[in-house]
Amino acid sequence: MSTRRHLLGAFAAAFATLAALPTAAQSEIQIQHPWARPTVAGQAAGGGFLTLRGAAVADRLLGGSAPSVAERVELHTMRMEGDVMRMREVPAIDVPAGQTVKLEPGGLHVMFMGLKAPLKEGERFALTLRFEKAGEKTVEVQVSMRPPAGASAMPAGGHGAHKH
Ligand SMILES: [Cu+2]
Repeated sequence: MSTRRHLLGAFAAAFATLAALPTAAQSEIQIQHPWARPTVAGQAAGGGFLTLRGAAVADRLLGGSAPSVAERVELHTMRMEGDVMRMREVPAIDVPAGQTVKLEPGGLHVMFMGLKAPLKEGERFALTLRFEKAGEKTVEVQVSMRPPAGASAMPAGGHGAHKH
């Protein structure tokens, strides 16, 4: 009698574990629409932007590297102080489970420090991001004056699924 009860308990625990497993689509952090603004000659640093889609578990972006264009990569935030926009380095960017975090002009961004040459419109370069849990992930950054389709904070329309 008591053995049977224990067995049922074990089965119930096994099923609960299976149900809690994330699906393949949710299990990895996604990096979408990476882009960077062109820079002019003599400009020492440039901003980069992208959208992070959280995995089933919370993660943190800790830093990155883009050795083909910059000496180092920093994580920055931007905020108004009086009527001046100021940038400040942050040690990490939280990516909560299942949440979308946008790095975009005027807010959080990656900063390419010590540019080896100006970033030119139309150019592409590799950016490796380092996450606490997901490890290193490399994406291709597009240099462009304007955000790529889908990266804008305000969708241009045509997506019926957007609700406000
Ligand atoms: Cu910055």
